[in-house]
Amino acid sequence: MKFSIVAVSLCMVVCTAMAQDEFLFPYESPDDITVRTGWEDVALGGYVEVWPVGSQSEDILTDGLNRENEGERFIAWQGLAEPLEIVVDLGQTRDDLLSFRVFWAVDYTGQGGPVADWIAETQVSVSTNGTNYTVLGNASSEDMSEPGANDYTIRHSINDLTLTQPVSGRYVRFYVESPPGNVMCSEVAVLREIAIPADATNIAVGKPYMTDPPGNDGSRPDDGIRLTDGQLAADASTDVTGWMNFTGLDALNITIDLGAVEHDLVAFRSWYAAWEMAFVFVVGTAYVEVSDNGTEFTRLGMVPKLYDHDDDPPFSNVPYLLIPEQPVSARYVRFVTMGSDSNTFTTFACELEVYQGVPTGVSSWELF
Ligand SMILES: [Ca+2]
Ligand SMILES: [Ca+2]
Repeated sequence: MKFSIVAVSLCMVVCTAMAQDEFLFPYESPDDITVRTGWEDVALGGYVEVWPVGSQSEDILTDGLNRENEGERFIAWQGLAEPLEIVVDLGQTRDDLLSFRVFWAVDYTGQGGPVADWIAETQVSVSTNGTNYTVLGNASSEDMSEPGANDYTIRHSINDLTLTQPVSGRYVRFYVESPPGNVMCSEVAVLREIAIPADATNIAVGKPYMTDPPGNDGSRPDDGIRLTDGQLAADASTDVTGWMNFTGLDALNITIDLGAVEHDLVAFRSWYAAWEMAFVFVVGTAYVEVSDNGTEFTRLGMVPKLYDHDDDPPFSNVPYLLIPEQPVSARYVRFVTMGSDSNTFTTFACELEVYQGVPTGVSSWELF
């Protein structure tokens, strides 16, 4: 095990130096509410095969769940002495594949050596038929070969390859020629870029909201407006008026009341904090649900966590953007997250947005 760590570390001295510009994602959030683009994971729910077989079902690699402390949500390989391969079937050939990510785990908490060792690079290939693959390049991560000051828990090492132009493919292969002996993986993501329509406006500004649980341990008390004031918060370590805090969560629901059923809702975005030194972790998977009456909700979809949290800063405001396949109507919009990782951790939220587009192709009388 010692040998593999040294080899990986030496390799990464070179890789880190040359790859600085490539790490804008996933390690930095745009941290800017005027940015309208985001990512959609088209691998969600995709069929997965892995070689060799790991500790549990491959399905968990595309279930959208990738929280650090979800130990039961990792596939583990131990004593690996052969290449490791993960193939995802997107179900159809797409022409908008832009970013490829593998959520490996790094766990140096074991006494006898790494429980899960760092993987510096993962080769990414695509194919339209599952037989002939085109290599796109290597997904890579920051250097996590040594435990750092922030290593309180299992951490994600996100190998990321983001292209400058989208490519076509149905099958995506993630391949590690010489993996370390002990490896863990929680998720693979294949991302396309999405954008809030230019003509859409955020109609959540100024609207009342309710949180469940009430949250707030006193350090960042809610004032009833901070989550819909149209503003992101400042640095989580110093800003006590921009954030609302929630402590010891299993799940967090925040529901906005738009005041009346609104039509042509085209985008939903929520912003949470990352501030690991204070145990404020990026929330896990987020969901958006809508309702006309406030009691029966329809889930529109899920947004996996796409950012890591180990740097403190660079980012504070972490976005979760969902664009439904079709515009929807609703009075109540509920943002659901799985909260933070354990009852000693905390989650901060600062803004929720509901974008209404211009009606298209539906005359007003058809809406009633
Ligand atoms: Ca997963
Ligand atoms: Ca705000």
